[in-house]
Amino acid sequence: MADDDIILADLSDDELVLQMHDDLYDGLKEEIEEGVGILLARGWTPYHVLTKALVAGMTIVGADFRDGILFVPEVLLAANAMKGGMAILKPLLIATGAPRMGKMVIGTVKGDIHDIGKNLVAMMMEGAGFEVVDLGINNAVEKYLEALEREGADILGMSALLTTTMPYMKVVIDSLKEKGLRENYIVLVGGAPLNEEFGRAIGADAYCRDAAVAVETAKSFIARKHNALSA
Ligand code: B1M
Repeated sequence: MADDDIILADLSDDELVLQMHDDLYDGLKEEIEEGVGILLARGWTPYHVLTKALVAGMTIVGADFRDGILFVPEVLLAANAMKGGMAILKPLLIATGAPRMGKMVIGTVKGDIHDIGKNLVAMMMEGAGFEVVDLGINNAVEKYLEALEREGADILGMSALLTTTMPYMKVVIDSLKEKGLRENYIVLVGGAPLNEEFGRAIGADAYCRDAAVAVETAKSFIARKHNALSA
């Protein structure tokens, strides 16, 4: 059957999720948006739609990009389709009236233009009641420092997806240290090529494997900070 003939609403949940992985791979934004709407209407939580349909689909794209089966233009289309789905989920993930947990400044580091994971973290943090200031991509150290001070932030979040850009996180942390500001902020880092050891080595407070871990980690550090202040 040709793709044109597939009626997404007629598919079972499992079939639809597989079809969405294909549609993401093919960069079909409208189909992804439709699929997201169908799963939500069937009672899926926004978080499950995000992880099972979108993030899992992007993992397949990533593997074929790595193996030279997909190239930048195709991956850009896939990323665009993913963003279409994320735009629908964003307001649903962002709880209304959640108590203010703290403020995070987040951005992708200098030299790096990957923003999907960072956007997901920002969304999930907002959903958990954090105020988030998103600096976007390609951030030099000065941009982080200015924003942290201007916003009176509690948390600095940095994202890097390239092995060549992840060392820049250390430049930012070292700069905070040099200015005597390091202890003022909880520094969380994330991105596919990082790991806990790297996080420790550059002097971050924690490495966060994914957006859900970022939320839990931020919550526990904020709770510790409040406890320390009230002791
Ligand atoms: Co790029 N890319 N890319 N890419 N890209 C990767 C990262 C790569 C692993 C692909 C591969 O070879 N398999 C590879 C890096 C290899 C390496 O460094 N070892 C790579 C490369 C090489 C490149 C270029 C150099 C390609 C080229 O031009 N020849 C180029 C670099 C451009 C630049 O940045 N200067 C490039 C370009 C692009 C596109 C523009 C085409 C596009 C980005 C579009 C966009 O973001 N708007 C793109 C994409 C989409 C990818 C892959 C396929 C997918 C990334 C993604 O969005 N994943 C990626 C392959 C991969 O990672 N498997 C790849 C989905 C996202 C939800 O996951 O970002 O990991 P992730 O975020 C997770 C966690 O990591 C964590 O939580 C998120 C949600 O759970 N997390 C954080 C992330 N940031 C966090 C911050 C936190 C906490 C947690 O702060 C507290």
